[in-house]
Amino acid sequence: MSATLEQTPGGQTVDETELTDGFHLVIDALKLNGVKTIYNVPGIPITDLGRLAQAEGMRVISFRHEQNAGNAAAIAGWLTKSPGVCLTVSAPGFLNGLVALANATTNCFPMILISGSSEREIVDLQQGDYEEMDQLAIAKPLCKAAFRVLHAADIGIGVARAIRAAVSGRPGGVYLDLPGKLLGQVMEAGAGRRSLVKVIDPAPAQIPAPSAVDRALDVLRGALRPLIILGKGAAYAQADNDIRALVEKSGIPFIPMSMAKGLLPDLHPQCAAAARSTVLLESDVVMMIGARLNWLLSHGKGRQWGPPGSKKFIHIDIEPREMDSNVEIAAPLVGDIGSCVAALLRGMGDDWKQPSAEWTGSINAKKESNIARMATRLGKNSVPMDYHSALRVLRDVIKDRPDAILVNEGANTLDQARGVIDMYQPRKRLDVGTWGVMGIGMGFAIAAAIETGKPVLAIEGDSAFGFSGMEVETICRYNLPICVVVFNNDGIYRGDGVNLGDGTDPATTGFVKGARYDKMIEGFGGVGVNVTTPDELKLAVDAAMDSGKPTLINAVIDPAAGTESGNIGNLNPKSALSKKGAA
Ligand code: OXT
Ligand code: ADP
Ligand code: MG
Repeated sequence: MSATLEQTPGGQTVDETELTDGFHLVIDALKLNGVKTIYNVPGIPITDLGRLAQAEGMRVISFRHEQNAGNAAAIAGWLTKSPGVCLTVSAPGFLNGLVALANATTNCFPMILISGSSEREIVDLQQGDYEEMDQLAIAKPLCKAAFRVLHAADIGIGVARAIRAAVSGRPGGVYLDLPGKLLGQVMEAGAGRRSLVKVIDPAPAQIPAPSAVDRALDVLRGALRPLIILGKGAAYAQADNDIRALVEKSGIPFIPMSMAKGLLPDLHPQCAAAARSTVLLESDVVMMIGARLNWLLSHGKGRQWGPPGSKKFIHIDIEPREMDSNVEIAAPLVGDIGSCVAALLRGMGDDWKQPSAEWTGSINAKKESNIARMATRLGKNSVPMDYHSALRVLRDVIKDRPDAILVNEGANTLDQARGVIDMYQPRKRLDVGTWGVMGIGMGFAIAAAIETGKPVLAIEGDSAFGFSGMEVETICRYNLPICVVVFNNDGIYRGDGVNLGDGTDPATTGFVKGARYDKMIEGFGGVGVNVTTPDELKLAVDAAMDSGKPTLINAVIDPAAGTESGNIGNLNPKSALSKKGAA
């Protein structure tokens, strides 16, 4: 081929015979759109994609299992408002990543799962290719959008579509299928460069209708006992100052959903988290900001919410179909949270009447009594440790280091930590989210450390930890400032379950008694510590958080301290005919 010279808009002269290929175009397309990190598990056909991305200056974090890489990408997306990217091999690697993709979609986290795939001609005729699977068809129902690219010249468009789909409107998971053959396709470098697309304004503001803003303000003005519920959508929106201004100007008590803790500090005088039941039951107007009326809020009805018709809801969400999903919404406010909150603030004017002292006073009374009750439990220095004596220590660790990121999963370990550990800053608490899924722990911790550079404290039930525990090797390999505390109560919920059969096998919910998770990390060069008292726990966690060294603390918890399913035992069906003796 004879060389032709081309002038770029920047004035460079380009040799048109210079070639590029699918690998480089994928990397160039991601880099052009600001993607700096790929969460990856290498293998056929994407091994070179990871290698070349690293060579091109991207950070490529290689995991031990795709589910953890996927969870890392998902939470990276939530933390940064840009899609996190996970890269996997075909069929089994793709399937391993799919739980994270579906979980991201359920939680409205923007992520892109990019999987290599086998040859279309063979897969479609089901002729038994290496790792044969119609990945696109399988991914489709589990994510927000799914695309496949067949020609190198379409890679730019494919990546652009994936990015826009992940972050615009309601964020979610997107699948991008890249057949192995595509990666090897060669094309002219100049044409390749021109085929790339920089996504302009990937998540455009969605301005609420002025009439909807007025309607919401009218409902709010008519309230006697108003309540604001802040959800993880509000934390995601990164409209922190305006949300705080709205809450404070309105004077309305608020409760944060789990991952919205810290959006306003938990110790803020208007925070009613410690009077949760009271405010849900007794409020007459509830304004939801980036939270859904799903199971976590008993669908907005039933005993917890009082008699039908006793409440009006204002619902702020970017997704119109979320309105009336469970109960009638008196004032739907559809738009992005930043724009909606700013519009409400403008519309409130200077003569806003704050809620009555009667309402706020009754909440404060309930708060005080719950806080006093909690203080008694926290005051016990129990050995063996129960949840509260261990969590008191960790509450103080976060109080001393409010910019640290807390990752939390388990059942009792989750529910008790959520109540005990106050959060002070937005987007510092990462947990099991909408599905209550176990296995997010190490992936979330790794991405939190990589994306923010802050120290991470991961508080893990011993069962929860097991779902992603092998990634302690990844933590050590990348020398990340992560301190994992395993609440080791010898099992799922409790460690004293019994076998209801002949007793030969262990109980279904029990693990090896006295296991030493701290030994695991020592095998990879990290710091392992076994602690049995609150004082030992404090010393070990402080040392880890101060040094930034990868650390795993095995915190021995009384096997009888937990309750089945933690705070959500009511959701756990029980056989009326079962034998006695289960924990
Ligand atoms: O107002 P009232 O009086 O009611 O009091 C409330 C608050 O006002 C008050 N409160 C406070 N008082 C004082 N001070 C402060 N600061 C304060 N804050 C609050 O306390 C009460 C309670 O408040 P809370 O918690 O806010 O309110 P409540 O009513 O509990 O809230 C309801 C919910 C639903 C919002 C809340 O409970 C919640 O968010 N729950 C999430 C629960 C969840 O998601 N759980 C995880 C799933 S459990 C189960 O599925 C598990 N599995 C199965 C499995 C899963 N999940 N995934 C996969 C892939 N496979 C299998 C497994 C295997 S958990 C699990 C492992 C468990 O074992 P581990 O060893 O890991 O853990 P351990 O249990 O520790 O052994
Ligand atoms: P939580 O579990 O904290 O209650 P959910 O995940 O149930 O939170 O709800 C989050 C909601 O926030 C979703 O309905 C989602 O559409 C919405 N959301 C996410 N980002 C934005 C945004 N930027 N603007 C408006 N709504 C958003
Ligand atoms: Mg446990």
